[in-house]
Amino acid sequence: MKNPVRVAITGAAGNIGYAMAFRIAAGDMLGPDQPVILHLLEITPALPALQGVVMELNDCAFPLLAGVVATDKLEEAFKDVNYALLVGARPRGPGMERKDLLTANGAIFGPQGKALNDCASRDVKVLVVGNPANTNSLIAQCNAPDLDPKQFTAMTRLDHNRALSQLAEKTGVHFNFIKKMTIWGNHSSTQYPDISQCTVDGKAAPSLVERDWYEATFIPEVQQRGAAIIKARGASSAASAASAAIDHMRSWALGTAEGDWVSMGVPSDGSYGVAPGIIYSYPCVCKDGKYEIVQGLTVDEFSKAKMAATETELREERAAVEHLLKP
Ligand code: NAX
Repeated sequence: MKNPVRVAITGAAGNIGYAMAFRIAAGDMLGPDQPVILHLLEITPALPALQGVVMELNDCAFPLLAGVVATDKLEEAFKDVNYALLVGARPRGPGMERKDLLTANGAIFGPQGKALNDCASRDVKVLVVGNPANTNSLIAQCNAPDLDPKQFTAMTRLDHNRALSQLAEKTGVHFNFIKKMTIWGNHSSTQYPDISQCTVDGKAAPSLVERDWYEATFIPEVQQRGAAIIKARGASSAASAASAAIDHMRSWALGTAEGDWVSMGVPSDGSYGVAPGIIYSYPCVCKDGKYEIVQGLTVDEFSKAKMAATETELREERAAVEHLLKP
């Protein structure tokens, strides 16, 4: 058995945190031979609820759970952690503008970035789930000058998995046989789910579906899937979001499958004309605990316009929080 690694979850008593903690403790994220110590962070009023989560975790008697730290203090939450899943965020309140939401979350993700900088293991892998995920990740990254910017990512894997699910349903082929799906840009309704590189059971996906279905049904359905879940369930995606976060971290830590890739929000580096300065979702391959943006894909005019639109939104989000980007 390996030595335990430390995994932080913020907002651990919330819906996604609750769905996530048990699966990580069961080994779904890092494998059946990797013990974990969970560091669970909550705001002070939620500490009693968090204590209930700890009681349940202990009552599962998970063979891989080597310890649990439950706290409302950032330094304790991030001390020596190897993985940090930043889920807890400020929801949009009544009458709150997008700019207010961005600033309110900046007040959470700036200090969290600084605490990760000061307390986390130097190899920490950070995934931001809490919305607006890409810009929250940017804020955390900018407040952690001693860590490599590449250690900060944002979650678009749920969008990626939703796109797989829609295409599987349309083609009648199980998603196990769908490769090279891509989500470009922001985790928001401007994201661009792109099937141009996708294969379904070895065949080019665009040749299997009508162009009109792709543009008028598939793209908006993936973009609006979160709202559809809220309408159906009366609550936002929780188990699927937790599952996607686990997928993201597992791919990053343990690698992507040969001949396939995953979508990850990562610092833009000029790839595909997206200048540095934002966290943008790209197709990525992972190996040996590192990710690389897939290079050299052909991008047609339709894709270029969609990729630029979601980039514009991210630049606007950045402009709204510029004052929070200095440590
Ligand atoms: P909940 O409101 O159920 O849980 C959030 C938890 O975070 C609460 O328990 C709250 O006490 C805690 N919290 C708030 N501020 C905190 C802070 N400063 N430090 C520590 N904990 C804090 O929301 P939930 O449904 O779990 O969603 C969490 C976040 O994920 C939201 O921002 C949501 O918008 C976002 N999502 C992101 C997705 C993605 O694909 N990137 C999809 C799912 C989800 O909508």
